[in-house]
Amino acid sequence: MKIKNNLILALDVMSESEAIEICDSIKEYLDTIKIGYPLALAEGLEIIKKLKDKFGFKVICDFKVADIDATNSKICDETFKAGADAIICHGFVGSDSVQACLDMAEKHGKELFLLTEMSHPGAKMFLQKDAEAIAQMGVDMEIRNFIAPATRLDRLSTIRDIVGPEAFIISPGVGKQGGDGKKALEYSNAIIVGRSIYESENPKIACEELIKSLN
Ligand code: NUP
Repeated sequence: MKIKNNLILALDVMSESEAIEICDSIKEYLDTIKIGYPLALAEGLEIIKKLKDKFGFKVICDFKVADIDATNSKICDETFKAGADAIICHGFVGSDSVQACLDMAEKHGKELFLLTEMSHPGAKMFLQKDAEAIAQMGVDMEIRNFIAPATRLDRLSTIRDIVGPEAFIISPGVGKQGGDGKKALEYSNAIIVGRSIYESENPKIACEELIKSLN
């Protein structure tokens, strides 16, 4: 996956009009956005095609799919049918659940991202102790795309070592969660940034300055 300026916008705004306004102001800098439950629940899955058609963006759906295999298949199928270019799934549910997502991504000719360790403090309670095994499971399953935290560079680096130099890692937690984008890009292929762009008074300038700080 090639991502312009190695930057993905997490578009966690709560209405189509806000989404369009933000996208309009940053469209020259970005070609990939991530939408999650906030926007999809507020506006429905149709928002995926609307944003793709209007701006030509690639859309990653951050639905952190984490169910039994049969249910995961259905969730992924609907998401890809709605136009998503990629979907994010959790790894802690195990290989049968993840394989169902991978099979559906392959059926649609789309991408799957496997979430290893999350970026927030709570990830240290449970998820962190299994994150390396989750990453290794992804490697064993021949998954190419991973998510790992920009908030803990030592963990990001460890996960990079496990998945290898050819894997594609995208990394959330830059800005509001305290992570440094430039440092995260030493181990990841792209960063995911939400609030420090879309909550800024001028998202266009915030985007421009962030990109400058990455180079
Ligand atoms: O570990 C993760 N951390 C994280 O923040 C996995 C994620 N998918 N995210 C998402 O990245 C989160 O749901 C939000 O959409 C985005 C980060 O946004 P912000 O902290 O830059 O506003």
